[in-house]
Amino acid sequence: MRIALNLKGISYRYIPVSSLETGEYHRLNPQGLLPALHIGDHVVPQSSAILSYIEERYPDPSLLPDDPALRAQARGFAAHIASEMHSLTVQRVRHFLRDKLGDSEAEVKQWVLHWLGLGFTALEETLAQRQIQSPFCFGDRPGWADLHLIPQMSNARRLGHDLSPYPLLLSVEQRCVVLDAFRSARPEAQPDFPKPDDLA
Ligand SMILES: N[C@@H](CCC(=O)N[C@@H](CS)C(=O)NCC(=O)O)C(=O)O
Repeated sequence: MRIALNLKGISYRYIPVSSLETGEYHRLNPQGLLPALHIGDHVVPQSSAILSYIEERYPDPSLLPDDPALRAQARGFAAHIASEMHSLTVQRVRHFLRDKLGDSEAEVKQWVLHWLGLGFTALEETLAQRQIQSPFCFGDRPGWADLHLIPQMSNARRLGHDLSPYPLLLSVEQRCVVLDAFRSARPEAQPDFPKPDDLA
């Protein structure tokens, strides 16, 4: 969501959940997950819904290719990341496997690497099969697919997944991470990201 807002040049206020009173975030967003977008009297949960809102409300510059087929492909690429990779490897799933099902750390890692491996392999093949090769996933500038891909690659690295088998994904990442829209959206760049002293 932050990358999308940055790419479109829309200013926003980042409110850390930790700055709210206990229970306040759940009252605003009963799903309880991050992020949520607060617009006037409305709170919108789920990144996919938030991104659709941002794209519809602020169509220029578009995050999607002009061509309807490419547009659908970009959405499909992003949906694969959100549904088939992120949701299966997110912290609450890993903790459930470990704390409720009694899986060892090694088994949890096996689960994570399995789903990430399947996902990234499919994404790499998708980029290889593009009829027109482009510097970003589906065009000459970063958009819908890229803003899903880059955070998922960071997560995967943190979870111990080797990304070297995916040269096309890595080349897109190299082009994105130097851009301010991506740099300033990183969790590490947010005011509530734990400082080294907090982790000690
Ligand atoms: N499908 C949701 C996933 C949201 C999600 O899992 N967010 C994580 C942070 S990246 C979260 O809220 N984790 C807290 C938790 O699992 O309780 C979306 O795309 O917005």
